[in-house]
Amino acid sequence: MGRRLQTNPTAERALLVAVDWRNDGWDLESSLTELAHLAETDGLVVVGSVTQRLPKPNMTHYVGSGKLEEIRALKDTLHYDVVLVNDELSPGQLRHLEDALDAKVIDRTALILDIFARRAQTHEGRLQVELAQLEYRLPRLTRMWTHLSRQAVGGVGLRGPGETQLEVDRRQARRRIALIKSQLQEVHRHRELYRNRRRRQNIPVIALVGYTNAGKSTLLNRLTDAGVLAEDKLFATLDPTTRRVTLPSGRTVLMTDTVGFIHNLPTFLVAAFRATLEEILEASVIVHVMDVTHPKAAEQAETVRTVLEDLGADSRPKVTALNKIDRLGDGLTPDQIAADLNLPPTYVPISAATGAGVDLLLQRVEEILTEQQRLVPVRVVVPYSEAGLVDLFHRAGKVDSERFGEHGTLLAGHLPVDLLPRFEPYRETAGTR
Ligand SMILES: Nc1nc2c(ncn2[C@@H]2O[C@H](COP(=O)(O)OP(=O)(O)OP(=O)(O)O)[C@@H](O)[C@H]2O)c(=O)[nH]1
Ligand SMILES: [Mg+2]
Repeated sequence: MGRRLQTNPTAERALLVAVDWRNDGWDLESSLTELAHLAETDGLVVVGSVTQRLPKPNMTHYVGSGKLEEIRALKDTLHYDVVLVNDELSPGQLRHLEDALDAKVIDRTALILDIFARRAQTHEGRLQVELAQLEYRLPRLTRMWTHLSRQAVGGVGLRGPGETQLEVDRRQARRRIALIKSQLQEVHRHRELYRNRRRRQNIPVIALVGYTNAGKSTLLNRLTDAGVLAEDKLFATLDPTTRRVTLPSGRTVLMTDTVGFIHNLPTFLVAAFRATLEEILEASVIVHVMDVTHPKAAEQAETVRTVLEDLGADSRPKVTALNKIDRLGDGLTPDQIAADLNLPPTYVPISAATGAGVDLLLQRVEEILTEQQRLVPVRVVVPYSEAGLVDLFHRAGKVDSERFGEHGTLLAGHLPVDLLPRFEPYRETAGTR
C-alpha cells in the first residue's frame, strides 16, 4: 500500500492504525492509501500499518486490547514516533491510547488540520485554520495538560494540574475563538464588498470544485498563467485563487480554484471554511473536476456531491470534467467511466496536463452561460426593503414597466434565467397587486 518515501532521515516515523468499521463504499485499502498520502503530504514517513475489523471502534482505545498489545510490540521493530489513527478520536480515546502506547497519537482530523496550517497563506485562511484548531483542541485540553505534567517539565504553571489552570486554559481558548470569529466577520464584510462590486460588473464566476488532488489547480494554470501550486499532495490549495479566463467567444469570466474536498471531513472544519466555500454559491457554473484514474473516483464524486449539497450549491448548473484522461490505459474510455458513474451527459473528458479537451470544456461552460442569460418574461412585486433587487432588475434585465404599489415596486419585463431564483419569492401572483 501507499508510497513509502524514506528519503528524509529526520522525518517522524508514522504507524497507520485503522479500524475497518464504516460501510461507506471506501474499502480499507483505499482509505489507508489516502491516510498514507495525507501523512506524506505532512512530511511523515509511513513505516507500517495495523488494521482491525470491528463493528465499531473501541470506546476506550479505538482498537481492541489484543491489537493494542500488537501495536505496542511493533514499537521495537518499526521504531515509530507517531501513531496515525484513521478516524477522529474522542478526547478520551486519544488520552487512553497515548497512555497505553506511550507514543504521540494523531487522529485523521488533527493531521488534516496540520496540513491546513502549513498551507494557509492568506489572513483569512490562517484565521480559519486557527479557529478550526482551537475548536478541535478545546475539548482535548485536559489531555494536553496531563501530557505536560507527565513529562515532569516543571516550572511555572506546571506544578500540579489543578482544575484552575485547566479552566484558565479553556477560558483563554474560548476568548481567542471569540476574537478570531469577530476578525473573520470583518474579513467577510470586505469580501462581501468585493463580491458586490463583482456582481455590479456582471462578470460570471466559474467555480472549480472537486476532490483533493483531482487537478483543479493544474486546470486553472492551464487556462491562465495563475501560477497556483499544483502538486501530488493532498490539499495543495487552501486559499481560493480567482483569475480571469477568456472563453472561446472572447468573453471574459472569473474562474475560482478552491480547497479540495475529502471524505469524512469533520463538520467543524467545513464550518470554519464555510465563507470560502460559499464563493461556490456565487458561481454561475460549477466545474466539477474529477480524477478518473483514481480507483475511488465514484466515491470521491459522491463526497463532492454531498459537500455541495451541504453548502446549498447542488442546484447550480454543473459541468463534470473527467480529468487525467492522458493516464487512462487502453481499453477504458471516458464514456465508459461516465456510464459507470451514472453521470449526466454534461461531462467533458479532459487532460489538464496536456490540454486535451479543455477547449471543449470552455465551450460547454459558455453554452450554459448563454442559456442562463436567455431573457424570460417576468412580473415581480419587490418589497421596498429589497431595493437592491429593483436595481438588479434594471441592471441585468429589461424593464418594460415599473409601478409603485402598496406592497412594493411592481416590475414587468425580462430577466436572465439565472437570476430568476433570486426573484422567485416576489414573482407576482393574483392578489399581490
Ligand atoms: N497525468 C495527469 N496528471 C494530472 C492532470 N491534472 C493534474 N495532474 C496531477 O495531479 C496532481 C494534483 O493536481 P492539482 O492540480 O494540484 O490538484 P488539485 O485538485 O488542485 O488538488 P488540491 O489543491 O490538493 O485540492 C498533480 O501532481 C498534477 O500534476 C492530468 O490531466 N494528467
Ligand atoms: Mg489545488
